[in-house]
Amino acid sequence: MALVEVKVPDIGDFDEVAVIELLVKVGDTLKAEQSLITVESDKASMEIPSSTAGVVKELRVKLGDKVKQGSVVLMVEASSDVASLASATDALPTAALAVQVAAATAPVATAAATVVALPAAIGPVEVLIPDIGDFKDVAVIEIFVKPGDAIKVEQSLITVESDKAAMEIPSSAAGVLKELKVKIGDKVNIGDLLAILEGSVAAAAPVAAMNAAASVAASAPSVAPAVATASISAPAHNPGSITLGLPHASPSVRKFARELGVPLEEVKGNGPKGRISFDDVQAFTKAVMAGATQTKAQAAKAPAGGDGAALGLIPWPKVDFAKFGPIERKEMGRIKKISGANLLRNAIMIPAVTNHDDADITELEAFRVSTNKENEKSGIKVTMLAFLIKACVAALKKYPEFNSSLDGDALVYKNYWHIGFAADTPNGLMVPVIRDADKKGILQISQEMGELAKKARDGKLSPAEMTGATFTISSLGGIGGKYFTPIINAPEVAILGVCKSTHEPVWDGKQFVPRLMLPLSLTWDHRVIDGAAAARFNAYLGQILGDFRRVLL
Ligand code: CAO
Repeated sequence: MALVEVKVPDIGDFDEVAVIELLVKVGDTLKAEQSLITVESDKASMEIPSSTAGVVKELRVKLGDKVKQGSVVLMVEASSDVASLASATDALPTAALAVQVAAATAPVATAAATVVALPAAIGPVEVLIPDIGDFKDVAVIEIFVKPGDAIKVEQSLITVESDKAAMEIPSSAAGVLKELKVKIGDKVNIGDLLAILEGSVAAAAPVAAMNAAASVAASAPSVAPAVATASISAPAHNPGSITLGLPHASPSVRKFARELGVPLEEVKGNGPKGRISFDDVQAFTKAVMAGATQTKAQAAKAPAGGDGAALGLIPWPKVDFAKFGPIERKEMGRIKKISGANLLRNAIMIPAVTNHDDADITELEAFRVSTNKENEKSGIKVTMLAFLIKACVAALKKYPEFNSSLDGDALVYKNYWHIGFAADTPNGLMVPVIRDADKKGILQISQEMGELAKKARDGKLSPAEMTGATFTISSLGGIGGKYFTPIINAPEVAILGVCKSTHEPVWDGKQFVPRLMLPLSLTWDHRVIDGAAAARFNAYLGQILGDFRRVLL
């Protein structure tokens, strides 16, 4: 086993390029030509492959280092058969060294952008794909210009990409772009017609070329045949070119993103200068899969409230209702839209269970009716809901987890008892809150409820009157029904649904007697509350409503 230095091969016009990615680590077993690091210049990024197979013993570069031809990348313990090859190739890159970049020292041979229609100072000028080294059939992955654009000499027109390198192809001439002869996905080769410019101050004399013609050679590096009379000098860096909507990522990251269908331009790069790494693409993919974020395409497709795509559901049915009869379309009001989005989230995100039970309110209702008779002159109508609020406060005190909220892995127990109640209004469902219900009597609660319900119907509730609830009651008792499954008002963990009380025959141990029974439906968050606790809560509530003196115990 021999220890072999793996060096940066001839990377052509690049003087010093930054190491932007380390693709291997100490201990890795390498195959020959496996990519080791990614380097990047202003216009191109490329992966530097290994000249030998073996085991990585030492990394000689780190992120941010500047390297050039001959810089040692790493030390490899190579197997004897490849070691000799590697040392033989040390001085001159060969097939195994893989990356061969058109050298500035051979300007004619490495002519880049080629002006064929010379020497017209004004008139159509053809811009050809320059010598891009040993690349064949490289894909056009970005187009920076469109017909009508005024093009400067050396302005980047497109980006092409191979497996190992991405590079921008600059214009060899100035003028107005008349026609672009390539589109995204096209495969191009040296000499292909790229664009036609008009009114060009054409490059009669040798002008710009690519500063990055990275070639991944499968055979010994060949000097590309001259295709133009122009010799080349590297264009000045145009910092704007890299930001023309081009996400900052290496070719392998681009390929990875394409394979996953990830729109790279939407990925936030966390590397130096916003560079997008494998980790960034993976994190983006995870976030989309978890529904934490949406791609722009998903967001554009999703109607308000979402179409379930993030959950992997089939699309919402699209029906032309007018085909079956006359229709009228009305936009939903603001409150309905807001409450709808909240209800959807709460219904989907909370593992909710509903327990149904009955409370015997025969005596309580008689008390309520007589109280109202006695208080007729006060103008305050005592409601069943006021008793329910008071009874719920007692149950919440006995079972405090019902008065809590989830905060990550912790439960926040609230030592205040603010009770929300659902109010049906012409604009939609609203939930005013009776604050400190534990400190208030039935009369005060009834009065406040009446005022808040009126404000809700008149659309005059302030945000403060609708926030801070620790538990909610939704009463349909004035309307009808038997039981229902209310949706928890997050971040609360339970809600009580109440329906219309009716007289029912109840067995008293000797006979059936008519009793006024109130149907209760308690929905609870199973992450916080167990079924047994929910049954106990309902049973306790029933006991209190059956005999309110228990509140005092
Ligand atoms: N059983 C039998 N009768 C009941 C009852 C019950 N559980 N609850 C109320 N009633 C009676 C009342 O006694 C009253 O009768 P009288 O007029 O003879 O006195 C009548 O029904 C109307 O009551 P109310 O609805 O006006 O008053 P309330 O205090 O019960 O409710 C309020 C107030 C704001 C909650 C109610 O008006 C309301 O908006 N309810 C709808 C809530 C809702 O939409 N929930 C669903 C949310 S989920 O989509």
